[in-house]
Amino acid sequence: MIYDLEYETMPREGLEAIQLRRLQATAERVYATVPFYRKKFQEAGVVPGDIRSLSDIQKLPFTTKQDLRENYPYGMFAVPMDNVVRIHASSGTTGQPTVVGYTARDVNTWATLMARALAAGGATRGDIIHNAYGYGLFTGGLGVHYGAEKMGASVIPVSGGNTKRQIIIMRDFGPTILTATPSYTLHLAEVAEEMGISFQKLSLKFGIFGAEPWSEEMRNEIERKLNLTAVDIYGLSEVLGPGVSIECHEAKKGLHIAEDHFIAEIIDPNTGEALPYGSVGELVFTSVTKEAFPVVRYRTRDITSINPEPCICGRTLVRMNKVSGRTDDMLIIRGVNVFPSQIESVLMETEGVEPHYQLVVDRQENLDMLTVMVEVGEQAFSDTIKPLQDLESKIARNIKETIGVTARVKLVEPKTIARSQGKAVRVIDNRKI
Ligand code: DLL
Repeated sequence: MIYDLEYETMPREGLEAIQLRRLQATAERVYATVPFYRKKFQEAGVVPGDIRSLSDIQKLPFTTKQDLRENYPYGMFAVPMDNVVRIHASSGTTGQPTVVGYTARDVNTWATLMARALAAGGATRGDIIHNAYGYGLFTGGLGVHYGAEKMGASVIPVSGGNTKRQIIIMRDFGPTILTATPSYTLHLAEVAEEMGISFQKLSLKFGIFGAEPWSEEMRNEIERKLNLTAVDIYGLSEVLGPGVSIECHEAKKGLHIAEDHFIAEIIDPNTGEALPYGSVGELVFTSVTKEAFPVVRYRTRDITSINPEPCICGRTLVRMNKVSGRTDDMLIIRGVNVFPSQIESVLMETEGVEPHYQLVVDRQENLDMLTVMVEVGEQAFSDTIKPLQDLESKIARNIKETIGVTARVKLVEPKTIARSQGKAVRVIDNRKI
């Protein structure tokens, strides 16, 4: 179902006219209300009136995570605090959290975009949504919650954690949609199995998973284990929260960007140069309707490409491909660029390996050493050593062949790698210390 037929299927020409008008208004407003932007614009020698076409967006300066940090906590807000009704923050594994704000209108826009997203992911008014994204400063829980209510579905606000209780709720309350991070979803599957509850017998039809990178192979694994159709949802606090883009369940091939609210660009992360459709690079967003916390050319650090091809679902909104990683997650192992998702793909294609892994990077005598820790099933550990050694060498060989990096593979016993309640920690890089 398409929730917002007018905007989601608008002919490109009309959509681009709306984008330009909204972009011009946003440039005017941030220039007038946020000292940071005024200064940045002046340094770049640009004034809002210079935006005459959509490509003029390239004249505007970028905004980075560092800029947000320097204006912590409220320096980037474009409205007085008495117009702000909600505050969220992204945890940020390093340094200060990023604080974002919403006016009442922003909260409403977000709810509408999330209703759109949930509908694209297969939800309808009649559905019961088990929402296992964390409620709190993280945008996942409340983002889904407001969208579900807006569309008229029933939402179970279960949040993350207390996994056994979640399984009982899933068995008894009959949810038809699951929303959670992919890594927590796998944990749910595992705990259900321990409790002797089969997902094959539950009523789930769709899962709307995101907030962290996950590979196609991980999707297959989740769909098989949970007996549902899994779609990818993307977003980030700085731009909105979840709902910036969503896969349609019809195609499951790329995430439609809510372009009437966000203008997306792909840039070369090294030079900042804008790249054409199809090129892989860093995703950059400009919000064009947000009031409290507008962002101009915000560098997400997420790596993807944009596909403008029409989609079978009828939406005219361009699609971004699955995010393959972040510029700051990319590991450089002896000069080779490696994204955790590439390793994940290799692991998931290997029989006998469980979808729980962690990458550890050390530096020994000036050489980078990548260790891939991955769990194997109960069965494998009761066997003799030889098959385990063979499996380790097989994985190491596949990693070498497909990614070109030498890794030490360490098979570990079931349930030894820490389970996430939200976003999984995939990389431990000891080199930074
Ligand atoms: O993770 C918002 C969200 C909540 C999205 C629930 C989807 C579902 P932050 O905590 O600010 O916001 O983290 C944003 O998470 O820049 C990406 O690096 C990563 N991320 C989010 N969704 C995806 C996804 C929420 N589908 C950061 N695939 C982003 C890959 C994702 N990475």
